[in-house]
Amino acid sequence: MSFRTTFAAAFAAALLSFPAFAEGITVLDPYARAASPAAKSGAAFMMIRNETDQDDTLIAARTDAAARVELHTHIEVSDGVLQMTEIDGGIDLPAGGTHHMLRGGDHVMLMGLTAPLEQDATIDVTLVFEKAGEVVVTIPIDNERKPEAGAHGEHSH
Ligand SMILES: [Cu+2]
Repeated sequence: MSFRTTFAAAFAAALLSFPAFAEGITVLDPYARAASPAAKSGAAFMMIRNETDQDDTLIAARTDAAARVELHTHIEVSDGVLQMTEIDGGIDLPAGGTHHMLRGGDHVMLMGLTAPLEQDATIDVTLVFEKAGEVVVTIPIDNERKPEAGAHGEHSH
């Protein structure tokens, strides 16, 4: 099996591991990680696919795993310096579109973790969409996951 084939198979398996569906909304390859082993905060990343024929918006998220959950993105505050900021008005999901929440970009911010994010454990996160309503996603903890190619590299989480 070539590297390319192996990678494609692993990627497909990852995509199939934890699918969540609701009225045409599909969440693919979610994972969460702590900012550091002793951190009180962490973040969750995933791909959200809107397979409906109408635009939707991810307006909020919540979980028992954290005291507070916010939808964050990174903005460049000065040359190459990124800072996290809450996304005003939620994350737009155009009809037929896929939104990637990647390290260095958009993420579900978990503030005030109620328990440490242990490698390979899972947390349930409820995503709240304007039109599709609530989708509960079971998200595996993967503190060892490397940033995706194309992301801005390593950040605080
Ligand atoms: Cu954040």
